[in-house]
Amino acid sequence: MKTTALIAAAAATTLAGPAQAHFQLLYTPEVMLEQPGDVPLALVFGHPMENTNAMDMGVPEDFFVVFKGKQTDLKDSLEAVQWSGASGEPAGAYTTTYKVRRNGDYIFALVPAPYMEGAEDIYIQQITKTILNKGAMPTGWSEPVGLPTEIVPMDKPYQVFAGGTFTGQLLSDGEPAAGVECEVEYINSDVDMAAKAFSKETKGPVPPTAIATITDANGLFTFGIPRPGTWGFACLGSGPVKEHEGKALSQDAVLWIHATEL
Ligand SMILES: [Cu+2]
Repeated sequence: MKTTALIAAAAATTLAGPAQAHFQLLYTPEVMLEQPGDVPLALVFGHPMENTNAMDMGVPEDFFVVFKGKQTDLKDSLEAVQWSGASGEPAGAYTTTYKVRRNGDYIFALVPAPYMEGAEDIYIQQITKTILNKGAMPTGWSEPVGLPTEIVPMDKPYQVFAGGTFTGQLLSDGEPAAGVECEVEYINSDVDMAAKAFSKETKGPVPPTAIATITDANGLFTFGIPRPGTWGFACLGSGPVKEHEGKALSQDAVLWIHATEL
């Protein structure tokens, strides 16, 4: 009895707060563009795999794109919107449109404001990247962009195949970060950019507990992608800043990739 109670207590501690993982989205519907055009982007803090409520984002600290090594600030282009999750009240989020003209890789990066997670009494700041390509010409998708912490893709992130694997390298202050737990999710709903909403309908299965993988001595992790879709990796607490306004800060690195059937 005592052992059982202890295990139950340990499980309760581990699952303190919602079992569902927060994920900062930096979403665009098309990641392999053939033609020049306006690319819509949605910055939403939510629970993509469980497909539940969205959470209020503060004003982002930074938002930029890197194209062929040149960084362009996009913060002023952000529009504050209300975004509807599958449940709960609409939450504060941001959208923008970016004009893509030239061929190559576009690395979008978001440093959101720290988010107060009341259930755990900590701040969470998920520094997030999404990479898209135009014209099938790769130009730097595997280059870090100098974020405090980031996941650098070791496989072309906009062309991953279901049934294959994806490898990323986690960096903290530019150095490989070993032994860090990374959670894995996919976007389990339709994303309606016009209505600024996730669909009420949940599309695929939700595993019983969080999918997690741990970085090796070189900061590398590999995950087998079981199904097509938009997959996200969130490496937890890998950033150099550990405190915000007198409370613990989990500065996480998030990367989104796109997997299709071959
Ligand atoms: Cu949450």
